[in-house]
Amino acid sequence: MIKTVSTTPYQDQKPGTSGLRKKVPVFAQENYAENFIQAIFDSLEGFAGKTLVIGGDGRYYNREVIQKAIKMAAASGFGKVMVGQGGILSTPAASNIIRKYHAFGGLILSASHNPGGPNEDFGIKYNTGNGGPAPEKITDAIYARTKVIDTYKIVDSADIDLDEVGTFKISGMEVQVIDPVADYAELMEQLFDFVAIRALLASGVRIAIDSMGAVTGPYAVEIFENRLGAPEGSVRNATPLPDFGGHHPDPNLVHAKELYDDVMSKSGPHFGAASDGDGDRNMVVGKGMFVTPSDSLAIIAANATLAPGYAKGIAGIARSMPTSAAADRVAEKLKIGMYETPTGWKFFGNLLDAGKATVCGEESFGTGSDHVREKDGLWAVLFWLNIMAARNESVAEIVKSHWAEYGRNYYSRHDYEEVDSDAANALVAALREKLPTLPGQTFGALKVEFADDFAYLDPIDGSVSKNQGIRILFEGGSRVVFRLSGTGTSGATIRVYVERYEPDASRHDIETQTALADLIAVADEISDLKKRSGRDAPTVIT
Ligand code: VG1
Ligand code: CO
Repeated sequence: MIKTVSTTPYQDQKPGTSGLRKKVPVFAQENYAENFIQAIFDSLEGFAGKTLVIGGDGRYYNREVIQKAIKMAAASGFGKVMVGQGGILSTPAASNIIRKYHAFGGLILSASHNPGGPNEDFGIKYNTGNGGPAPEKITDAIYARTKVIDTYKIVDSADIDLDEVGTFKISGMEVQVIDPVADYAELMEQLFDFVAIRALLASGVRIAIDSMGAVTGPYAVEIFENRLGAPEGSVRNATPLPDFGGHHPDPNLVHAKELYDDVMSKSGPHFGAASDGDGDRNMVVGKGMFVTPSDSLAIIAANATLAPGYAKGIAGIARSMPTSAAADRVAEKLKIGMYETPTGWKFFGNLLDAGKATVCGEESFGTGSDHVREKDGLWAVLFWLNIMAARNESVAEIVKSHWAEYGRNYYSRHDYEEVDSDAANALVAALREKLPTLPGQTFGALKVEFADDFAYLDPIDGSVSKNQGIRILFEGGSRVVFRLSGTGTSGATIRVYVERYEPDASRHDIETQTALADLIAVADEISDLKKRSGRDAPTVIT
């Protein structure tokens, strides 16, 4: 039986960089999740009888919202829901399922790299039929709808058993509970040389994959241990838990420090990788070498033809604006297109669909390609292992020879988390005001060449996205970028991105923060960051 329930709108349901993210107690308010899901359905057209994919990263509140979403999809006229067993689908796996089974779209329930638990974060994101995050045109419509919504529809029925693979019926709609791993693992086997990687691992190269108590555990066990023959236990923290076992599932040098230290130790594994909550981010480390995400994109692009799925070459590379220009040098050499987009994977969708870009990346530990329409953590890890196997070289050797050939882009991001929102907005406003006066000014040895508030004109659909980050470029290719996070759930997070290009191979071994010290000081001077944020130092440095 379909019930129509009256509701009152919430005014704070504006999707951010990657869907709506809030603390669980906010989501648990009466009708909060229902309002947002109905607003999504109300913003779509033509889905009657079609398929909706639903899955999440297993965090706290995942199952509850999945039950609601299934019943609401049935009430709104979807013909079928495909849902991952246990409510589990990594973000890239969900993207693959949507594409492979020609679904109308999907709901991905995740707050990605943010902690999970009764007082931590939750999120809902809508992906379109191409498997990618909804573009701004749709998220704007969803937001507008949330502000006026007064009813939602839901089927009054018992919960679906999410733990059993099989097909069920709910008020005339089919619900198929699927194995969350199989299709994804199969896709990876098509793209990479599993025989060569298997031989690499059998030759004594030891790997450690840290799933951080989040969604990639079952995927990583199946791929690395079962299919590639890595010894049992190579995947750590492999069971997805509602609170991620207390981990902060953000694969970076701060939150994946244990893995990093282990790989750097004498007796530790040769190669380490970690994933985030929903499996779209990756961190790659080799003995003696941490790979920055920006370098990872450049190196994957430069070596792409070593993987069977990319043997024909890549059409182009896309990176988010704050990501370093390391990939630009590869694109130049390969004579292929290079695209600079705003932060957030949704901006890559059109370029991938149009065949303009094949690989994409963000400095925030995100890399991916046209195989799905999300960034893909395990994909990147497999790409690295494939390159290592094909070149018969270690991570450090691959990175160093890349720098020797292209030069090194020293790069770091400084995050100031949970800063007072007004102070953060004032900082950005003041910077914006200063922009016209900056070109030509010198700060020590640095002379400003160009400064703007980044705007993006999508070359495919002509849409324009403004105010995507303040960038200050100096002569010689150095730059600092400021932007406010669109994924945080309390206060504001100021991100400062710092980059310096060093062509001289004899200067490629400087410690990153030292190599960037002058730029970091200038960033503070120009923005008055310390004073305005009330902080002496960043919360997180990556
Ligand atoms: C952050 C990253 C961005 C990434 C986004 C979603 O956004 O900077 O590069 O696409 O998270 O990643 P922001 O607005 O906080 O800077 V995930 O792994 O949350 O889906
Ligand atoms: Co993520």
